[in-house]
Amino acid sequence: MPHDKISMLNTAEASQPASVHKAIQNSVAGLNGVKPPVPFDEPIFVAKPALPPLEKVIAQLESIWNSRILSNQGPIHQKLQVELQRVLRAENITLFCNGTLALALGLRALGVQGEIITTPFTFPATPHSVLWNNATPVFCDIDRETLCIDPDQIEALISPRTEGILGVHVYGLPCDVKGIQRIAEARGLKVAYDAAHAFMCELDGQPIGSYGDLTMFSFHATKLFHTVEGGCLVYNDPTLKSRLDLLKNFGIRDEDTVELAGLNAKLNELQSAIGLEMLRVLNRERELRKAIRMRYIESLEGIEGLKCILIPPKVTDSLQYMAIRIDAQRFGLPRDELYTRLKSFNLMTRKYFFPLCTDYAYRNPAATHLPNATKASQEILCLPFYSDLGVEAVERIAAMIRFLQAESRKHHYA
Ligand code: T4K
Repeated sequence: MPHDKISMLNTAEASQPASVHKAIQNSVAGLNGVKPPVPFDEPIFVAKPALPPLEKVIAQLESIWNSRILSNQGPIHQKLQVELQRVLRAENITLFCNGTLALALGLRALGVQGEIITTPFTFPATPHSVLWNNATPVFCDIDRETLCIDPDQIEALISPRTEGILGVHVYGLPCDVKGIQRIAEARGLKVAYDAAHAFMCELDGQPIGSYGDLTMFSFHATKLFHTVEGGCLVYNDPTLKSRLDLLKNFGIRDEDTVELAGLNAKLNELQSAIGLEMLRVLNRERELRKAIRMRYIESLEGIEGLKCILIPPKVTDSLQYMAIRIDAQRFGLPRDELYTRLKSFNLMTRKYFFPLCTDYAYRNPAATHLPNATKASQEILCLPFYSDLGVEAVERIAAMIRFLQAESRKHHYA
């Protein structure tokens, strides 16, 4: 069994207040007289990067202009690394130019080849980091509630070629890290985590990056904390440090020695400067997102067939995505139709993650039985989630969803 089951707001429970039933009935009955919600004037996207005050960034740029140190582990990169180590409560940290290369080079540093058991319910970067290591991703189904790789199903996929497990903390919902660790220890496997969505996430008071052999965080522009593009690895074994430093810098040990076939995956000084200033606005950004999260939960309450994906109580919310799940039968519309109809209101939601990794255009090693992941990829929708959105827009979004449900029911019963 996974650790804590994720609690979800099941708005269609029998405990649904009578007033909500009545509101739905009324809205269906009286739809002819109800005007559709007014579309947003401008497209509303799933993410909108937070930015630090421009004058602070300009001051950073001035110091870069004066020093002419633009890259290669310069002073601002070093400062950011120290500050992030503190924020993430990491034993060791290495910065990279993006999360994908961080993960690919992290797997290279661990030396995992052969087969790596991972989840199909993720962004392409996860399996691609495996494939770029000439390893084979073996896809394991997810737990229905945590949406993360299900340890109960990992054992059956272990073969003599298996060398590692790569979990993804989807939307900041932690994997069953203890269950995974038990299997890894018993079978002598390495464990890596993709925590692209889980910046500052903690489980039972422990930083999420303290589990497994290493953990990747993404600092892409769409993330709560970002460096425009960027990422990092955190890990407990300090001996990984020098290998990672080589891997991200062409394998160059010193002027006379190139030790291995590394890549160029360095975070430059301009990106690092944005990161430093983003750290100064992080707490405010988190507070604003908390309010938006709360308002979403309140205003979506009582919609039959719609569940908000909620962070369990023992987990610190990374405040990265606002995901909902649509049960087509009970909601009255399939997720895909809701997605399309919301576009007519200028609301650009995203189907993170559809298609599953097993359904990419190129041939991916097939997995036979992935019912939970398949269902999740057909039902999940990510709503806009960023501080600038404001609570009023959240209420408009909820009204749009309610309207579309009522409209579809009216047609259904007409
Ligand atoms: N593992 C997982 C589980 C991930 O989710 C990701 C990335 C990675 C690994 C890889 O990490 P990185 O290598 O990226 O560090 C976006 C992000 O680009 C991607 O980082 C993220 N996951 C993924 C879930 O979302 P797309 O293809 O949806 O990006 P895009 O351009 O459609 O952006 C989404 C919306 O954000 C746009 O509709 C508008 C808005 N936006 C975007 C950008 C780039 C802005 O307002 N400003 C911007 O600068 O992947």
